[in-house]
Amino acid sequence: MSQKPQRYTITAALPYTNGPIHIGHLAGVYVPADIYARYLRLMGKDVLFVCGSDEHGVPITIKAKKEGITPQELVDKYHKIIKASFESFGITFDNYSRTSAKIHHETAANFFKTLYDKGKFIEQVTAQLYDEKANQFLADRFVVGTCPKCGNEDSYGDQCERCGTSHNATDLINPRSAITGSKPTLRETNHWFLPLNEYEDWLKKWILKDHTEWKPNVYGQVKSWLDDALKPRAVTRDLDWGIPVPLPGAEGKVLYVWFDAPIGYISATKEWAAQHGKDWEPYWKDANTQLIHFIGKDNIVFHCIIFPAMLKAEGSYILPENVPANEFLNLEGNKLSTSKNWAVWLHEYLEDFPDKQDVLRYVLTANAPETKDNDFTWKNFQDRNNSELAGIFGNFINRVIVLTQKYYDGKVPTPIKYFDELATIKTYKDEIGQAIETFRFREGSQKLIDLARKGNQFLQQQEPWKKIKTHPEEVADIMFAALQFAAALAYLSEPFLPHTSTKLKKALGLHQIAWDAVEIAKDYSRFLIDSGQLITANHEILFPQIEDADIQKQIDKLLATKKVNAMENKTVTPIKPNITFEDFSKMDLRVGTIIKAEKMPKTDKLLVMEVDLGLEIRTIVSGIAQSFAPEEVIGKRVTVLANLAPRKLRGVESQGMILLTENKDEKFVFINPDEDGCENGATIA
Ligand code: B3M
Ligand code: ZN
Repeated sequence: MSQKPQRYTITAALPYTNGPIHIGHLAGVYVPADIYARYLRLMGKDVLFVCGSDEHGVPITIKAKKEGITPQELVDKYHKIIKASFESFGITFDNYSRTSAKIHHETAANFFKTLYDKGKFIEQVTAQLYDEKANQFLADRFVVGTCPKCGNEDSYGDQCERCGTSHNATDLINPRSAITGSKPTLRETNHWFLPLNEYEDWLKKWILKDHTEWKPNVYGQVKSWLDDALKPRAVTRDLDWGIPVPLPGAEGKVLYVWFDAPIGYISATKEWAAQHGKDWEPYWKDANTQLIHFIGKDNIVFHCIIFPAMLKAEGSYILPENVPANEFLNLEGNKLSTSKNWAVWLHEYLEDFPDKQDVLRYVLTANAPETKDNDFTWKNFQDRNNSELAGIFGNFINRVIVLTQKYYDGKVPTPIKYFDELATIKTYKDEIGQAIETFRFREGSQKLIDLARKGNQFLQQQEPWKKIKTHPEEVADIMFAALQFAAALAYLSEPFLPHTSTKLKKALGLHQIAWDAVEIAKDYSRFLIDSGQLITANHEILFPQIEDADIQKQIDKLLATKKVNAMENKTVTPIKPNITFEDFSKMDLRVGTIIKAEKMPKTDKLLVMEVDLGLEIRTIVSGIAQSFAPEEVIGKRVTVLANLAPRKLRGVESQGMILLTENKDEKFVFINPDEDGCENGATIA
């Protein structure tokens, strides 16, 4: 009897449909998930890979309001863009669904109803934040305030983006409405809570004891959550966008987006099963199915604690076998940010680099933030393309194809003897597979390049171009072996570089085989590409060089974004119109030292100072009292505009002006000579 293949349900976090997706999403979630799914399919496993658009939640309503359209119009727009990006990058979802789909509304509402009927919720009347001006409750991202854990003043109501803590909106210190900016009041309202505290012991055993193999970044975050005593979590909200709470008398209430979104994985499975005449249940309820969630680090608590508690409460579902969450990818040293437009958007990348999907897949994998945050830079993108993809992988393939054309008219030669090196193909296949199975995708990608490097070294050592005249029979052996390496690369690159793999298989005339068949039999009874096989005559260069100008264009784009952001944040003001040298030389700027300072009576802002300008002592009044106490400024070196016409401030004549700027906390700082050797009165020009 043949054994049934191992079944895998692979999920990738459902992207919020409030904007397009960027490289951070691809690097953290979708590329690794796709590598994993493709590999397991090649291993002959029964794989279901699902995802979909997360279309509920407050960010969607906020964005829709901003764009002046309805939430449904907004999610329709971005669902299309996101789906197209995934397709273009070769992310092989078996189903990319959406949470506004009818099947999802039904599935999520039923899930809620089942837990409700089983008595798994606590119903409670609590005081929630309310915006009197907007006439609505302020859930989640409708409210911002100070994070009780890290002090971030711009934390959202549900989660702090700085420290990652997720909390209740009422936990925020100094909350303010994101709609009207006003200070919210408290109003009573009833909600349903999942008492996470009741799952604490079970979670501790299930994860901390039984899943010590989870990635350290995931395990560590879960542990700190569990060390911190779990509290009941509201699973409903007072909002009008979402899935209505399926209970009588619950009008105006919807399911919390984080309650319905993970159920989206189940709905996507059901939708797929219905479309393909399959049974969805084994993918979620059979103990032999491995459920794997690919997510970013800000989603860990939801996938490792809350969703498992929901599944456990329901009772008939399997639990995730692993949650290989990644850390964050930064862009040129700064955190990726949708609102600050600090990102490389996939649809824009595709416009600028058409047909280079694999290059980005590769660079993001090679730099994947697997264990810590990592940085994407355009320079590194160029380097990796030019040196690794073009210089090693592409170069090897090109040499093999060109030499086979030249010596054998494109026909794979027949060898007399086989090289021992052929055995290494199996080693690479096993090691790359092992890396993928254990979620070490960076390592897998580097081993793939290593295999190409190995092929290059082999040609370099054998020098067929020197032997073709003197020992042609040896060249047949060499080229036969090199062609086996090329075929191995065509097959083993599939999870990482699917577009390249397809091109290469076509060029070499290869048909699809299973991952485990990518090896040369010890008895040389079977090869990856056979003698006599015709390979392509005019193949295209797999990885053209990326020029400096292309990279500069991207860097300029980011610099322009930086400029726009800086202007919006008023950290810089535009440069004023030019002046002449004569204009400049009218100003008499001098170095001085503050020798006396006191507060101007009855004001908050003004300091009255005496400044030693070498030739004379000036009284200067300046509005810096909120940045400095008088005693702090005594002895400070400063720059003074000495010939500014005197003017009276609160009855005191100010005889000049001290030059100042502001630091990022809006505190004044003095402009002063950076050497102590300057005498008071020294002129500045
Ligand atoms: N949409 C959050 C995010 O995009 C959320 C993931 C849902 S997975 C069920 O970060
Ligand atoms: Zn925080």
